[in-house]
Amino acid sequence: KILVIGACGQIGTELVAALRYQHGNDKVIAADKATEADMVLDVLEHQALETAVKENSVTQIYLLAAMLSANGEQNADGAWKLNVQSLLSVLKIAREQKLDKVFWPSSIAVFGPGAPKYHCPQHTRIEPNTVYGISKRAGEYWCNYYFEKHGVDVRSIRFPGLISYTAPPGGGTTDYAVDIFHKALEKQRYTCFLTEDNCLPMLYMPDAIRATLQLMATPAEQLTIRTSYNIAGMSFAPCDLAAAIKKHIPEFKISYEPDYRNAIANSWPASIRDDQARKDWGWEPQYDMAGMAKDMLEQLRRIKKTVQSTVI
Ligand code: VAH
Repeated sequence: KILVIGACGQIGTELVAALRYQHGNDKVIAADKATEADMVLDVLEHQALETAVKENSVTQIYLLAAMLSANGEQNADGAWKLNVQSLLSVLKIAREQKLDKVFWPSSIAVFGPGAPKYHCPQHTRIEPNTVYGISKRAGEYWCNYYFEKHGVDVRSIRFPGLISYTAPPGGGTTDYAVDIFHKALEKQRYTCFLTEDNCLPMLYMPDAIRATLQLMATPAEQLTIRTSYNIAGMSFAPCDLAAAIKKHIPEFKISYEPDYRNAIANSWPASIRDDQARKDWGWEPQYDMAGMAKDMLEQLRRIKKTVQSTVI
């Protein structure tokens, strides 16, 4: 069985659906602290997690539970605990129960001001200066350690900002790129918490899910990175995304009120190089900003229509 922890989150919601499509409904357990999950599970309860793994003959774990960058800056202890202790718990269980594979998402947030701003490579100065980035970099070292020392087949991807229309992100710095679509449809206007030129690496969720499944299906001997793989989809600033939305909603207006999240975004690279992922496991993005914007608006309009037609 495959256990997805954080199944109700932005990545988890879509990953559960994809894994069920790939392996069959009864092979995937969707666990989350949220009560709407199939299995209500607090990943910080080590004993409960170990019991769940044993009782359900779990052979793979996808650990997606995390506190993102914006919330992490407001709650350092909580972010460190959730992001790192959960991983240590899963890696310990993976070793003891001899799980086949583990997936754990890292982030381009591991790069700090010392890394190249453009085309940031896989190997460079990695000095995160946000709680979230520090926790993700520490987690990457633990993944590599458990692979080298205990042979745990744990795999990881440094996701850019993820954009999706199903579950909203919570507490991230790149959340503006999701919220802007909802506001564009509702009010034809959006106030952005980043400056108009703040360019960030982004990825459309269908690409992120495909990358995860592709990495996890690759034979272990082909993988040369056991910290976490850079992958790139697109890079854009709020003004670029606003222009793309205006093509579909001409009356759309954007204004800018930068807050503390702007400094977080400034510390990250604007674009990423992903040669190693392309070489080792054939990574290739399918969505650019125009394609993503078109699909986001189409999907959100479809969902809105469905909801309106069902609301009695
Ligand atoms: C965040 N969405 O904003 C996450 C992501 C690169 C950003 O890690 O914190």
